Amino acid sequence: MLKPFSSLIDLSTGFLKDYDNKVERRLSNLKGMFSDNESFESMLASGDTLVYEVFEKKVPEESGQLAHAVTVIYPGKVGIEYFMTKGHFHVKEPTAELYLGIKGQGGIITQDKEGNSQYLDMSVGSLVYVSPYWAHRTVNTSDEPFSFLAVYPAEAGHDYGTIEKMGFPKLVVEQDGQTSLVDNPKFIKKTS
Ligand code: PAN
Ligand code: ZN
Repeated sequence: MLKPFSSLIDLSTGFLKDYDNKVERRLSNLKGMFSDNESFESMLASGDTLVYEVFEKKVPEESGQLAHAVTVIYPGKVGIEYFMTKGHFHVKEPTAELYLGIKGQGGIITQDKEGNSQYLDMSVGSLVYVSPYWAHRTVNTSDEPFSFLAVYPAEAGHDYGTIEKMGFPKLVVEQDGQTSLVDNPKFIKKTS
């Protein structure tokens, strides 16, 4: 049986100090996810930039356990679209998730299976409740790393394939120095 344990988020840097596992996502891992392919390819040609990292604590993937991880999204854009996570639905769809902004500025774009979408700004202390059934992707809208804590049922699982196929209904972009949401021309709405 898992004993109670603690870990430490350094609030001055936004990093989880004593993580068990780190996932690195580079540009090449996000191929096809940004809207502007030309900018993506030319950026990738000059280096496989680190886009985000996920620092995880290990807990058994079973009912009753709470998985938790700190994500750090680095500042940057592909074309006008901010650096972002891949985004996913949970495999066990009726599972919610709680996000807490730790450092920096960003936002979360969500969608349900009907293609409804909602964007929420995030800054230090923002507490976001991602309702069951809603896919979620976070973006860094600032010029410093954006860090947040995520807590979710350990058995939730991550379905990346659906998002790889359909995308999100909206893109989070910088236009005239402002963060804006624009329609994603490549979004594929689920028909069944
Ligand atoms: C988060 C995400 C994390 C990375 O912990 O997994 O921010 O995003 P992707 O998983 O979309 O690459 C979470 O939502 N867990 O369920
Ligand atoms: Zn999730």
